[in-house]
This record gives sequence, C-alpha cells and structure tokens, in this order.
Amino acid sequence: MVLFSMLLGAMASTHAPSVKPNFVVILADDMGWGDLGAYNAASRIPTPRMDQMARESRRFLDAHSPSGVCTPTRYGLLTGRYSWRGKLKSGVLQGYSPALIEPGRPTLASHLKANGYSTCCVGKWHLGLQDGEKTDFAKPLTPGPLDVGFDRYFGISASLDMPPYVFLENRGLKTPLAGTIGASKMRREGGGGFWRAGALGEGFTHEGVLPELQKQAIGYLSAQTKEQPFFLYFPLTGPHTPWMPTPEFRGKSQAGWYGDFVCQVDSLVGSVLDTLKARGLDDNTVVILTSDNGAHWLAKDIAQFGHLSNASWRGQKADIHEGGHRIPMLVRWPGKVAPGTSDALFCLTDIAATCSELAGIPLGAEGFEDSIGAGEHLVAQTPGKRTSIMHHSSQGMFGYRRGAWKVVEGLGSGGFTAPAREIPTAGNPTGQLYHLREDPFETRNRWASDPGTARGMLAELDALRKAGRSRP
Ligand SMILES: [Ca+2]
Repeated sequence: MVLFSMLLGAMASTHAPSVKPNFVVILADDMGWGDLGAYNAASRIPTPRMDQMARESRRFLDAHSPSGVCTPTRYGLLTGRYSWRGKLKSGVLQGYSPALIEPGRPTLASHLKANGYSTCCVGKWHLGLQDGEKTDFAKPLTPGPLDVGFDRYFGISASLDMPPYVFLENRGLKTPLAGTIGASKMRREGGGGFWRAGALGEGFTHEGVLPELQKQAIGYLSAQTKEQPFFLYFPLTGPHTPWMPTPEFRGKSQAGWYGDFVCQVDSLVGSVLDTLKARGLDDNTVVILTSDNGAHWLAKDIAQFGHLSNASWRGQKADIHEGGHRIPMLVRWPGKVAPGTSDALFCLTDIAATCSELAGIPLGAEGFEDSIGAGEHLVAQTPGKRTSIMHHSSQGMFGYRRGAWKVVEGLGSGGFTAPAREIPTAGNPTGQLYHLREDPFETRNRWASDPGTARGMLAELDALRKAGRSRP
C-alpha cells in the first residue's frame, strides 16, 4: 500500500494536485469472452477497435460478473455488493419493476459525485424505477438513476426486448408513449429481432437504440473538460437480443446478426476512445470495457456459425459454469496502467473500490460489502487482493471459487443450459467440484474424489454468505 501511495503521489505530481482521473465504464450486454479477437484468435467476428484497446490495456483473464444475468450484475457493479444479499434472489427485473437499489445505499456514482465528479449514466438501466408495485411512466421516475448518484441519465428502462420501448431522460420520458407494438415474430435464426409486445414511444425503433445511446454518450463526453472529473457509466443494449445491427454493419461478421451487432459494439467502443482523444482527455481517463454476463449462444449457434462466443468455457449466459460469468475485461489508462494480461481474480463488484483507489478517494466503511480494490494491482502490478469469489446463476444456484478450485452447490447449470437442475441420486454427488487449472472447462466433477475440499469450500461459501460482506 505504501508503494501504491507513492505511485499515486508521483502520478499526482505530474498533474495539478486537484486532478482526479475520469472514469468511463462500458458494460456490454451479453458479449462473450470469445467474441473479441483479443481473447479468441478464432473469433468469427472482426473486433479491430476492441482488439486495439486490448493492446493498450490490462486484459483480465480471470474476471467474472457477479451473476449470470443482467440485473444482479448491474446492482453489483454500482453498489459493490452481491445482489443476492438484497431482495432479488434469482432472475432479473422487467421494464416496469420497482427500484432495486435500497434508498440511501452508497453507489460508485454517489461516492464519486460526493467527491466532486460529474456523473452520468447512458444506457440500459434495468435496476427498476419508482417504489410502487409497477412503474407508472406518466409520473416522475424516482427513485431512479438520479437518486443513486447520477447527475444525468438517458436510456431505456430494461433490456431491449422488454417494454416499454421508450427513451427516458433524467426523471421523465424523452418522447411520449404513443401506442403499442406487437411481439416480434423474428426469432434468432431468421433475423435479429426478438422482443416482447408492449408500449411504444413516439419515433422509437429498436434498431435506433444503440446509435442513439452512442450519440448521447459521445455528446456527454464532448462536453467534458479538464476542469471537473467525470464518471460515465455506459451500459449498452447490445449485443443482447434483439440483434439489430444498423445497415452499415450487416454482413461484417461471419456470425450472423449477432456477430454483426458485436461489430457495431466494436465501432461504438472505438468512437468513445476517439472522442476522449479528440477532447484531450485520453491520458487522464480510465476506460473499463467489460460485459454483464456470458453470451447467450446456443449449441445450434455454434454449429451454424462455427463461432465460440464463450470460447471453450462451459455453458453460456445465466449458467453457474464459467461460460455464464467469465467475461472479457479491459482496463485502459495510458501511461498509468501498463498494458499486458492479468491472471488476478476480479469480480465486477470490485469496480467501485478499484475506481475509488485510482481516484485516491477510498471507500468509507459503509456499503460496498463485496468490493475489493484492484487499484494497486493495476498501477503497481502487485498481486490482486481478491482471493475468492462467490458465483450466482440466474436460478439462484451458488458457486464458490478459491484458487484453482470451484465448488457448486447443486447439480446442473443453474441457468439456461439443460439440465438446469439435476436431482441427486442415492450414493452420487450432490454438488460439483472442479479444479480449473487442470480442468478449465469443467469436465470432471471431483466431488466424490476430493470430499474434504468440497466440504471446506462449501463451509467458506456459507460463512461468507452469512457474514453479509466479503470486503475485509
Ligand atoms: Ca446481460
């Protein structure tokens, strides 16, 4: 820590004393580890901008979303706390769900705002709005993003396949609701578009959402100066379904509509970096690019396109296996974070403590129960401080990782891959135990052959669950 403080001190001395780094956190939706060329040389999707960013970044190889699905990961990223410690024990919110973040709970946004930052969220919220049973979009959208620390918000309520289909701006609607749209009949194979039926805003098109979010984020960045530090939390709507690349990206990949949509995400990432550079903000901005869970990529998609969206990790989005939560993560801070790879264990709940450390404004004692900072690891290349991680699937199945070992409380994927739940039979294992260094793809369950390890890991998992926090 002394070395880290000295390094931060040395860094600060090259700037005016009051200068803190800016933060841009780009959270792709359902983008897999194997989509980026930087992670998967055999990717069927060209991702030149993200690959270039990877060459300029610390590229994490053992980073995980705290959940296999959207809402709990977003809660965890902003609050630094595993979502299952709160009221959402499985699944995700819908477009009309009430606010999930508890009133008064500190978030990365509120912490940075209290320390002089301009804070903005552009993108898919998916953390609930208002405190009734069902969001009334005719009334002010509070509590909402502006009540958990953001000065400004622009985006949509939940996933792009969940109504209402309307842009929100701060505490209201950008345009009025003007009718309804039926469920898309196009499914995965025939095209990009699946969405549920529901309310539709004036002028809203699904295809238009990602370009509008890009425009809004670039607009925010273009208005920033070196005078005030800023935090842009930019949760994208892609490449989640509906897969709706705009015409310029169609046919750019060899992985169908999905791959073309990833190409659009790649271009968007490039535009963020270009804007920072053009504004002269590049050197003092930490850009984090990651994904909220593994890709929703089925065996038939692999067969059709020969593309491994989750590389060779077992399973997919929602699952307790690595494909559910092992995600790409790049941290770029020119001149401060040396490019290269990192084997450090990282959970997206750690982003809060990490940004706070890099800004020199450590978290207080309250909140951020599962946020362990990697600031020193990034700047001074010391070993990461996180030694274990609690995994959680969409159906609420728990896993626990320490070192090379990973234990799972139960049989099955706990998520989208069949079978989701297997009933143990007499005399057979009741859970799963894998040694990820010897068996990274979770093919050999060692529950029966290493019973002591399984028992010990489960006891640790249970203790951390009951403790209410894992931050020391
Ligand atoms: Ca997601």
